[in-house]
Amino acid sequence: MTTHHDAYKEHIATLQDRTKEALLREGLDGLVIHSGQGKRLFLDDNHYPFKVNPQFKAWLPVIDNPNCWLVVNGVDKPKLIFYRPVDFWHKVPPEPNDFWTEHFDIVMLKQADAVEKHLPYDKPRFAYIGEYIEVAKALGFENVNPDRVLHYLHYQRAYKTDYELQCLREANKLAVAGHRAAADAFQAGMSEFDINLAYATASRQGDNDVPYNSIVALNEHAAILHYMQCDTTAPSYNRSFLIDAGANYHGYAADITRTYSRENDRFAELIQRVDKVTRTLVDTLKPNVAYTDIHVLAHDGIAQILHDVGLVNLPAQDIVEQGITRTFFPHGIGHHLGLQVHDVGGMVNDDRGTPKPAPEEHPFLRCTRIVEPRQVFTIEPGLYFIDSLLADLKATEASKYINWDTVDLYRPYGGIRIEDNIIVHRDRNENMTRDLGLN
Ligand SMILES: [Mn+2]
Repeated sequence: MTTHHDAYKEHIATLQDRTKEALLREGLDGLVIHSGQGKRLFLDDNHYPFKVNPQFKAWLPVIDNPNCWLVVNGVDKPKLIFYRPVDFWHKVPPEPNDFWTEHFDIVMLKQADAVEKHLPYDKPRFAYIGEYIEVAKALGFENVNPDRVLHYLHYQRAYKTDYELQCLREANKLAVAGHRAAADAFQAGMSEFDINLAYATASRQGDNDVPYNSIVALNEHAAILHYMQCDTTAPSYNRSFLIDAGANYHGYAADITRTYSRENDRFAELIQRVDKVTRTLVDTLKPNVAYTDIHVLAHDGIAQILHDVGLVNLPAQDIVEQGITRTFFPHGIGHHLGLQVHDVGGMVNDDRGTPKPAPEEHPFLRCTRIVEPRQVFTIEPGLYFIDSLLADLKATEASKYINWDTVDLYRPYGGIRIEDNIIVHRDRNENMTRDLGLN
């Protein structure tokens, strides 16, 4: 990508239109969006890593600067209050001079607590959008994170602008570079810790840059859905490797998972089968399809595998009906992807925020919307051997259909997840992850 300029200009125009409509609904004159502030550790003078307000980074790729503010009304050029202290302890951000700066009226702020003189005078006509409610109250804002505004903005955020799609593609590029290096590190027999470092080096993303804690799991650890440790010593033998790791570009996230087997064995074959389910489900993702239906289809796909490899002695349809697939695939099929890795607006029916909850039998589904163009999703089926869930299954009537000896053969490998990042276009899908050659 040579330039963001035109796409970014349109992106700002889109955000202006959305802001105008949100303000109309709430009967307000404008929004004051706070980037956030440093959070100190208890009884300490160090800060937690700064994580910017997503409503702030929606406007501009400044993700590392607390105490900044945006004043927007959907009509006038947005005002950016840019924090630039005199500070010899920390790196001070340079004066903004980038592709995005011409779209803002920028004022510099030297002291965080001196912001008031740059904020609108008529506080009751503005809403504060941000995390620090005490700060908002102290500054005189009565309307804080109004529901109607946030519902509207969150719903619309599912439709990505061209600029956002560019950023998501770039994030995928960074993550794929990391995944390739991590796969090599696994084949070389490295520890989780060293694989994670290989990922960081190749993706140019440290632990505080990636959009979520990377899951770097060898052997049985692959059965722990959100495994976030990282053993510093390598196991005596690396049988299997599950890596769920993303990257950040201008505040937009990639979220990719791959699973590997060291040998060309029965687990490698199982990976192939789950991979096929991922690719098949990606093909079903298209405008007017209910995302929930894709989740249901995933259970059919996993059931077929459980039948075909002899883990369960039942036809696929019965495996689903008996609820057995939920033991092996206990999470949702995916989610919106964007400024947040599990992007907002997935569980609503409309732009007023009317809830559209997950079906009772699939409580962990993170998106229930109808698929539309410009939406970006992950598709991430999995098949795991989780001791606690298997023990639960063993205690049920359905236990008699399970080949427990076969289950035990797979347990040491942990589990499988294959996750791609997909842009839905009107006439085709763009699988950002596969397009980069990561298989
Ligand atoms: Mn995901």
